Amino acid sequence: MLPIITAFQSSPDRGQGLARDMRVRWALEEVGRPYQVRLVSFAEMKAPPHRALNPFGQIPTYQEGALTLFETGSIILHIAKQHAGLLPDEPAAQARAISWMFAAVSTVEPPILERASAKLLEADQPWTPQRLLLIDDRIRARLDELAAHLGDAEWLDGGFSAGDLMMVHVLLRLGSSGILGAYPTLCAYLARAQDRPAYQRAFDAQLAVFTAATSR
Ligand code: GTB
Repeated sequence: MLPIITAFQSSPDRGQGLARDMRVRWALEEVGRPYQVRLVSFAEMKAPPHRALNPFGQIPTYQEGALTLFETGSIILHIAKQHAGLLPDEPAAQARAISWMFAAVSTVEPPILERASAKLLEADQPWTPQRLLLIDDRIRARLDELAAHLGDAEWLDGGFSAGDLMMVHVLLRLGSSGILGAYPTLCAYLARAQDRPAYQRAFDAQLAVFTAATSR
């Protein structure tokens, strides 16, 4: 039985791969597992049947037989532990890759999400310009640290892993901010990841949802 994931019926990013189902699609493509997608509207996401899958009424969710998961970190870890291709076999290297998954969502992503909230939800507040300056400083502090760690390496710790998948998707949210321009090694890191055939298949699949919806 194929796993079923949920995704936006109408993604606010117009299919640019920024919604989080992209992480799950990409992971499944990396490990070569087919999957089904169930598209949900905003109203459906907040209704009891979807909240039974994700109490926070969000996408993506992941169903595989009797197992239901939410939170992309846990979904990607589940996929990576079940199938070869996203985590090294050697226990210490595997633990380090998992550390990078957590670093992506717990250390690097929070100020990036704060920026998105300030831009989208607080744009008309008088204090938003000042707040954005502070948030951008916090983002740059994390990017300085990440770039220092990455140096000239291809990936965060040895070969490509679920840690890179999560980190790359977190950083891609900064695409339109202009902030990444000052970090050529991070830009090259993102480009390397986006060149991966699995990334491209996942991107094309989620873009096709937007294209189909707009051509109706
Ligand atoms: N921590 C959870 C996870 O990693 O799974 C967060 C899940 C989450 O934020 N889901 C979002 C959602 O369901 C969609 S991806 N939002 C609806 C809601 O909360 O009511 C977040 C997202 C949305 C839009 C863009 N965009 O337009 O660029 C990018 C990312």
